[in-house]
Amino acid sequence: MAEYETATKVVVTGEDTAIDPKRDAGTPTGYNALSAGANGQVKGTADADRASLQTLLHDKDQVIGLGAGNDLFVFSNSDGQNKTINGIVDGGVGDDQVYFAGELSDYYFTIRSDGGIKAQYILDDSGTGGAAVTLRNFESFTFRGIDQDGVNHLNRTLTYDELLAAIHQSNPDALQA
Ligand SMILES: [Ca+2]
Repeated sequence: MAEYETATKVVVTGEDTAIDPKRDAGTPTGYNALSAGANGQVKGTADADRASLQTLLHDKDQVIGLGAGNDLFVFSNSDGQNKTINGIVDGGVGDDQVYFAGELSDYYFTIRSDGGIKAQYILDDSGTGGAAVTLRNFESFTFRGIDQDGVNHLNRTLTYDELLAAIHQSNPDALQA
């Protein structure tokens, strides 16, 4: 089946979460940090792996399969500025999580025909797109709510189904069977 993108990138609007005075728990730690092998490709292990936008830059194809284990993908605000990042990360089997540094409304979302969700950082008020990654087989999506000026809002975590519903609510045309 050919892969396609919907014509419209969706911004999920709505209220930001409240300011977080004491800061929620940060991005989880204790994962294997992946690096590229001799062939220039990054490959997940059977254990808990961590990949990031930076890891995508180290993979020659910007395509990473995290494989078995409960894995983590991190989408930072700083690397979100990098327009040369446009990759694919597959969580594979397990309970796989994505941690976004920003708020839900800081990204364009596009639903892919294979069920993957493409997230692209919005760089500025003019709507310029930054780093983009298509996320497949992830079970939860946490938005840490850190603004570019450093103000931190409460974390917001959505399941895959909840994120799909939020995208659909913002633009019913985004979901195509
Ligand atoms: Ca996995």
